[in-house]
Amino acid sequence: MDGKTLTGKLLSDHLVSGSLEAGEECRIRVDSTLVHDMSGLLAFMGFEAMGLDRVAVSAPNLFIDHNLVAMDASSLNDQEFLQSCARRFGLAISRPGNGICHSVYYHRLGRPGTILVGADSHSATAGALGVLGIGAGGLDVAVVMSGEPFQMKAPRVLNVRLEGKLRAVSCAKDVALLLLGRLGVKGCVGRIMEYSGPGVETLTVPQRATIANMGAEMGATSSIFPADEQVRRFLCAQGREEAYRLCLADPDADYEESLTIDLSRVEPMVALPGQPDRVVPVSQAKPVEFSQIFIGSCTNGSYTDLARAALVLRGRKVHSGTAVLAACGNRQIYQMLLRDGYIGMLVDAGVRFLECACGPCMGIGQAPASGAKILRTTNRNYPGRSGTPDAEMYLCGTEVAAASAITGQLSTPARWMDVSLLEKIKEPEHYLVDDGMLLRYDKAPTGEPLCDSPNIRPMPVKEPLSREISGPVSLKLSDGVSTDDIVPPEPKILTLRPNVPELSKYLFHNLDPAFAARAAAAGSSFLVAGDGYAQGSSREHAAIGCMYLGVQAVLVRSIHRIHRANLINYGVLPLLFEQQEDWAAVDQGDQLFIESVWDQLVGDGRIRVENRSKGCSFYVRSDLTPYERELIRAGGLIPYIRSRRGNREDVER
Ligand code: MIC
Ligand code: SF4
Repeated sequence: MDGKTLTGKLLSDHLVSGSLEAGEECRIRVDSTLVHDMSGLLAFMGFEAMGLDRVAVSAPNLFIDHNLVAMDASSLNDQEFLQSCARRFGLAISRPGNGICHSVYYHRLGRPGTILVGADSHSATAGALGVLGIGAGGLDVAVVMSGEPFQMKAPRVLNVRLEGKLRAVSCAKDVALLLLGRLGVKGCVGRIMEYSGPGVETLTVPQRATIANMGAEMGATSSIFPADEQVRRFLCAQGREEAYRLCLADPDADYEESLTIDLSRVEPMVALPGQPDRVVPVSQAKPVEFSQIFIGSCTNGSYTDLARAALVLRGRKVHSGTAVLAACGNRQIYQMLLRDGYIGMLVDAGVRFLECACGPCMGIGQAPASGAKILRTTNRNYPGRSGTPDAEMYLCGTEVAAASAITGQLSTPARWMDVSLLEKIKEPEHYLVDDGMLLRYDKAPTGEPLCDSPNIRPMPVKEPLSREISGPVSLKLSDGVSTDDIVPPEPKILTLRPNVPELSKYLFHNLDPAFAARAAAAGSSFLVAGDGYAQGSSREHAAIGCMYLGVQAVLVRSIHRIHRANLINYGVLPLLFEQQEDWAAVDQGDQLFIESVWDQLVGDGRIRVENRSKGCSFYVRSDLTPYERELIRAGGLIPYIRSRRGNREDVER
């Protein structure tokens, strides 16, 4: 067997330099980019700070979709800045109300066989179309927008072979949850999940999008499905048949790792609060009552998701003790569900409709009461994710959510489903196409001045790497810390994004409110964490905030890909404990010291850390590629690009 995987084909088609050997550094050509109203701020502030002056990637996109609540003027001020960037540099703008970036992207923009780099961790949702979508921090996306290749460590490919066909009671979300339960939240770090097998052709593009979307929760670099007949049909239904290109793995593709799921045996699943991999079948979960249920998000906001929920709720009322909220993934779906009567059914049942946006999924609006138990069809349930630090969030598919909306407690859907009716809901043959909320600009620079937002403060930039690093451990954390723990998703914090000094005051706020002041007072410090550090979003404030507070190095047992890259981009060293005992032996407040950092980095990558408080030393490991080492040496991506451009300009002169 020496056939090529689909991932291998796409990466080698786009390889600019480097090697595709797993773990090696590679540079790949990118076809399109995605930033949104939250991640776009640092992306464009970084773009300016790096002195970049043109957008050269073929299809750059800005989506205004995350924070549409606008509790005060700051959100719209920031959006005006972003829209002026988009007009000046020729990005397409998906206007507020047009929908959630990933949903709009795969419905209206994505093209099979291309590579997307998005400043959002769920960019792999586009894998439903046979697009290789990779999430990254805003700075990386800024550099890619300017026309540079994307740099990463070449991933391994995990083949997920699907057999059989889903039964009416189960859905694509159950497949994603089942995989999470099996593989865990860090089970796919360094891997791309490639789907194959006869079960694939039974899944529609939106079902594939649900599954591809949640690869992010397993730490995957991306997830990809073949671009086959289902994709062709979907693109035709979208009036975009011209975008179609057959993209398949070779029949004898050689996968290093494989696992098989029989779709016909998948049952309704639920993730218990805390982490999305705490998964059990709904039938085996302990009884729980919910005060709030939300149906929607980039994971479960498709036409069939909402239509199926409507048919479960049709002619019934939501439970008197439960607030039930819903939102469509995009405006196209909203219009069609309105036309076809499904929104009416949901509203009759007592469901409250929100606009097509992220909103509650990331703590912007609809924060539940303290200590509430809630059920959502979203993808993340880390503590604090709903905006209420002690609320407990369960995750499920739309059918379980709709059944639970009737009973007010976690319920399997079978009793509430009329299977013959549900089977009538098919993937639409024609979507209603109206791109009136999708503005496209010419890429020739307009010279338009950028709108100033009063919230924007200059981006802090780190000094080049010093000879030695010393300071106290300003925070010691255990396993499974998410980026939602680092930057809590609450409106008052998230709206501080263009103001790094202010936002940094809230870092780790729900875990240790004294951290920011302590780290700032130390001036230079270390952060110590356990396994699976910084799972979750691409939110790079989790990195730049630490840098701003003087954190020089983050010592962890393992770390998630996007945050690792963000730390390096801001000049903060990610280092890996070699032994669990070494992690256990370090205490918060211990004074650590690393001498001749650069020499140790370019040596065998083993770095000696002296614990001066305990009078002992231990080793950590650096797994930086040569390019990443250069970034650390320069103080991060901004000074690195500035100096490279400076040198180029000197040569040109
Ligand atoms: C998320 O789902 O956590 C977000 C909000 O979409 C983030 C983006 C961000 O915080 O800028 C993500 O997934 O990357
Ligand atoms: Fe938006 Fe939630 Fe999807 Fe993130 S996970 S893009 S916040 S809907």
